[in-house]
Amino acid sequence: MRRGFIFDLDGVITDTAKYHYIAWKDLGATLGITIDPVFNEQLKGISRMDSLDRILAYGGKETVYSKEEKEQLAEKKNDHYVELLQTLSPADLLPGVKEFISQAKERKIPCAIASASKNAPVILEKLGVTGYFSYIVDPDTLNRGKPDPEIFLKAAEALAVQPQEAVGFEDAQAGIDGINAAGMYAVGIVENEKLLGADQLVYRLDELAIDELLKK
Ligand code: B16
Ligand code: MG
Repeated sequence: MRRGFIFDLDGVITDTAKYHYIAWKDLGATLGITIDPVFNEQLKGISRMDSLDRILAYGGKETVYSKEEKEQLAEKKNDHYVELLQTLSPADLLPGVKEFISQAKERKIPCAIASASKNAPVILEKLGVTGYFSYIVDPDTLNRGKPDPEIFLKAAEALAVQPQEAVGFEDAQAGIDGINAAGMYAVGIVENEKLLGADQLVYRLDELAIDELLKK
């Protein structure tokens, strides 16, 4: 029996990847590094600083900047990203999300957000769904990012459910790997790409029969 749901944010609740892409692409351009959509796929679910490290390595500039300079670059990217988030509204929820989290609420299934994003609270606020989530993991409190299971285990603990009683929802391979490592049931949200190791794959959350899912 499943008693709690743990959701990734970007790619599951809303599509903020397009804004991350714009902001990283612009920053990359100022550094002489060209980022394309294929490379951008590798940044999904990866923390801000790890994303910057991957971009610098991709451009062969991994040893060029000091720690302080990298922090400034990451801050510059985030300022641009946060500016782009200002237009977010409930219309930016991915299809089927509102229906699914409403059904969870009716059944009193507690929901948490396990996102690598430090901007998760403001994004949920803009989407008008803050009240559906009883806990948002603060990524600053984590020792390790996805694919480590830490973020999912922390969310389960906060919801007072055992890992084997939880369902995790993810769009990125690192996230599916983390959910599996946590011993939870993994639902993968896919567009066209493949996710390995998910217990179930769907295009949108309302494809799931919630009562069946709770029996898994
Ligand atoms: P921030 P998720 C992740 O969100 C994004 O997929 C990833 O591209 C981003 O770098 C990361 O959040 C950190 O976001 O810069 O806002 O702290 O998929 O874990 O919900
Ligand atoms: Mg994601």
